[in-house]
Amino acid sequence: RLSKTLAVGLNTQMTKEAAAAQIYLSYASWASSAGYDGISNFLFRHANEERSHMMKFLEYILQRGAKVKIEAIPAPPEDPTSVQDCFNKVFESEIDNTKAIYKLVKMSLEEEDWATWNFMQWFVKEQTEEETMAMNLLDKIKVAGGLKASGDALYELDRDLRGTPDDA
Ligand code: OFO
Repeated sequence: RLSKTLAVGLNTQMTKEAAAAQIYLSYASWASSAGYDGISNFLFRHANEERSHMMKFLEYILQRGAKVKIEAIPAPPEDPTSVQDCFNKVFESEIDNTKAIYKLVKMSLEEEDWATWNFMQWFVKEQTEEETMAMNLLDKIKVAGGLKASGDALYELDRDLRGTPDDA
């Protein structure tokens, strides 16, 4: 059975994954309104990923005999001001999530809850991939010329992100 501390920690992380999904939904909607349909698709796909992370936590908590508490999801931050700003914000939010994941790994280690430690390893790996994904997005925008990116370069980047199911 999960300890009370770990149950609370995992529940908080479950809500954090839901918040991450909302952030991606919000940025995806912004990108769509700004005319970047490819970027928008990419971000919508990623919102679904975050929702599936949320479900993983939910199912694990139940499976270990603890209670799930569905809580309010914090609102996403303001809309990005540019594609570069959008990708920066995505990167920051993934870094922040990695820190939260590592904290849970540490907690499970301290409690010698090896089942939770093992469960968390999937997320450790996933976060590495997600940070790489965010860094790749930042590299792409840099190559396109950052804030000074031309319409053509942004168009190409947008087209690039339209159909890369493996990236999201
Ligand atoms: Fe983007 O990460 Fe969930 O865990």
